Amino acid sequence: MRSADRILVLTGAGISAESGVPTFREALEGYWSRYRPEDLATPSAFRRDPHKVWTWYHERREMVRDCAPNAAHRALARWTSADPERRVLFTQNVDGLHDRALDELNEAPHRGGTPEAARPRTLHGDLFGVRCSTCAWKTRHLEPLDPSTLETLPHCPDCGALARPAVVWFGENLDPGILDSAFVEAERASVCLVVGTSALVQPAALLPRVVARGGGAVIEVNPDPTPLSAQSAVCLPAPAGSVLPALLD
Ligand code: BV8
Ligand code: ZN
Repeated sequence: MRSADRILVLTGAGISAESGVPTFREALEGYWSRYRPEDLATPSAFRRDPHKVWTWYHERREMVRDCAPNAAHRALARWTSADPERRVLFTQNVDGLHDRALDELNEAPHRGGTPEAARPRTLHGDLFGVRCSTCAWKTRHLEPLDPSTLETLPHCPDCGALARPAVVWFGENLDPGILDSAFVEAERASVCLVVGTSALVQPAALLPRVVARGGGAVIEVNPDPTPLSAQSAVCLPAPAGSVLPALLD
């Protein structure tokens, strides 16, 4: 990593596990076992039952609100901020904890806020984002929602249509600009640091493979093996909260 000219970092739900945010794999076994992400995070689930989908997102927003960035988010914030041009972070997470770690770091009086270039690129959107299901209206909505009735669900102030979470659902395309920039970075990176992802969801899981195909080295931080482990130059089978500060600081 010290000799790498450009490093792409890809994170997944596992980096937020030590902040208390259940991962999706755990969800299937545990927390959201009554809600299966693949069944709820889809346009058809929202069309069929917007109330149930918004209730799930409301619960996740309220849970994430009480969580804080952990040592892994903070180590990554320090490390990417030190060289934002050559250390680019893409996350599959929608919990916003990378941004909060950066804001905590850069809100320190002498630092004057997080420069746009140092912000993580979110591949799958923002849990606190709300957008219109038909027109282009979109906003960041931090206050608690009231999903108790269809009327109290968020609606578009411009066209009156029901609003939806500003996240990318299964079967939906990612933002083409962000996806293009991710592949450009993957083509140029000589190291891909992959943290806390089961590497099952596409197209995000392709990024480390593009780096490996270009001759770059993949470093995986994950207590469990994944489909990516065989292609990784190094696997660090330990929690991100202890590995990243040791690796990056
Ligand atoms: C697309 C936002 C083109 C929403 C998410 C069949 C039919 C239809 C589609 C498909 C299909 N087959 C494949 C597809 C494509 C599909 C896909 O990949 N499906 C998978 C399930 C096979 N992808 C899509 O649909 C994407 N769009 O392809 O568009 C298209 C168009 C039409 C039709 C087809 C294709 C959109 C994908 C984005 C979906 N949105 N999130 C929301 O969050 O509500 S995905 C969501 O799940 C997350 O964002 C994340 O990406 C994913 C969960 O993955 P992980 O982050 O890896 O989390 P996970 O729990 O799985 O793993 C955690 C890991 O951490 C574990 O390995 C664990 O060991 C580790 N860990 C635990 N603790 C720690 C730790 N690691 C370190 N430290 C610790 N302490
Ligand atoms: Zn609208």
